[in-house]
Amino acid sequence: MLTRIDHIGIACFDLDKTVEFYRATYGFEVYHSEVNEEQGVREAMLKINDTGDGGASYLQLLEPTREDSTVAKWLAKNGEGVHHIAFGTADVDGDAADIKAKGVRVLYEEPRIGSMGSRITFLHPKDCGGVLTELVTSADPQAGH
Ligand code: V0V
Ligand code: CO
Repeated sequence: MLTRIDHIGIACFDLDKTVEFYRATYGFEVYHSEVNEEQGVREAMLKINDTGDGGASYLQLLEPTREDSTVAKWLAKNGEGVHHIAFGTADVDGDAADIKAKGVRVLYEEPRIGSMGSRITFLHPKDCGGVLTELVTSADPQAGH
């Protein structure tokens, strides 16, 4: 069961500059940052609020680390902006299987590693009304993600 907005992914050319925009404009601080080599991104998670299921909702700011990454490709075509949305679930495997059975393409055979040790998968944007959609199960729900 999908129980929250886990994050909204925003693609940018310059992560430090974008982090500073969100800090100066809204007062949001970086909760966590990391590089995910497999996904080809450097990212900052800005925690917006805790949620009723023990998790939290974030903005995920994404800067590409290599030219052939999905985010670099998307930025070249679209410029900066909202790249994907992510729903939180306690069971990414089960929810991905249920959604796949409804005819939506799930991009990974098995969930991969996402931010803060979470397990993630993606649904094809062409099957989701043009919205790249991610499903996330936190590594540790008590840690708030
Ligand atoms: C591509 N398309 C999108 C899109 N990316 N539509 C909406 N939102 C997006 N973000 C459209 C694109 O305009 C094309 O439509 C069509 O899909 C095919 O796109 P493409 O440019 O030819 O690119 P592909 O097919 O090589 O790759 C698209 C997919 C790829 C979605 C398959 O981006 C992917 O595997 N994404 C999942 C991984 C990812 O995005 N990782 C970065 C975030 P037209 O022009 O043909 O109509 S990592 C993350 O979130 C982490 C680590 C985390 O949360 O923890
Ligand atoms: Co994401």
